[in-house]
Amino acid sequence: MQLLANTTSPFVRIARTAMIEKGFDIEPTLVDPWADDARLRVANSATRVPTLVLDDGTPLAECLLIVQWLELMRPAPDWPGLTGKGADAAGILSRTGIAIGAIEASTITITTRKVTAPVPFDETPVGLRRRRSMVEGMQRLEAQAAAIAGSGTPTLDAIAAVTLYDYQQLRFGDKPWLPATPRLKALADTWNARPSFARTKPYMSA
Ligand SMILES: N[C@@H](CCC(=O)N[C@@H](CS)C(=O)NCC(=O)O)C(=O)O
Repeated sequence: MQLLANTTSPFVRIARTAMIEKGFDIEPTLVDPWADDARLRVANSATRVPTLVLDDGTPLAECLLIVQWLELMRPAPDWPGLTGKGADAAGILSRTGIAIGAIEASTITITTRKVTAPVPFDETPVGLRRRRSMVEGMQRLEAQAAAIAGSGTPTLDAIAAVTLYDYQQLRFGDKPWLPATPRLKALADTWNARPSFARTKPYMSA
């Protein structure tokens, strides 16, 4: 299989971390989604990363669908269960939803800057709405951080929360509006010692 990816996308990181946890530790194929890379155009009509091309050629887009496929193909207890079971599942999915909302607000902000430049998007009414989503999402996760597993194997809420935290540091770490989230930081510090997180940390490529 082939994972079409870049080095910054938080959606890629969620998919890749989950894949590594499920034993699919493959080297990603790096593409620039903004350059209409032919491999990505063919595999994904939306031309977005991550796109996972299975061995039989079936392309899977959308990080949470990739996670769903992984859960089906490599279920617990033989593999780490990412979405929990029974009563745990609702909380895990709820917290994952908060993180995804903030991640989307963050990537939309970065993307929309490209559209409005040289007018800065961030301070427009819509930009400020997206910022509120980031800030509130981080604060709500901070308040619920104790419920997110900090040991054993990571569940999807931990993957998404750490992905959000690290992406915010990469993109907005210098911004005074970014809330202090010491519990999320501690969670990130803990999980980033694990190979599936350490190997997927985002970085700006040259
Ligand atoms: N909902 C998708 C979002 C994927 C996405 O937006 N990826 C961005 C990179 S962070 C991308 O490839 N953007 C290129 C474009 O929008 O043309 C997912 O969960 O995977």
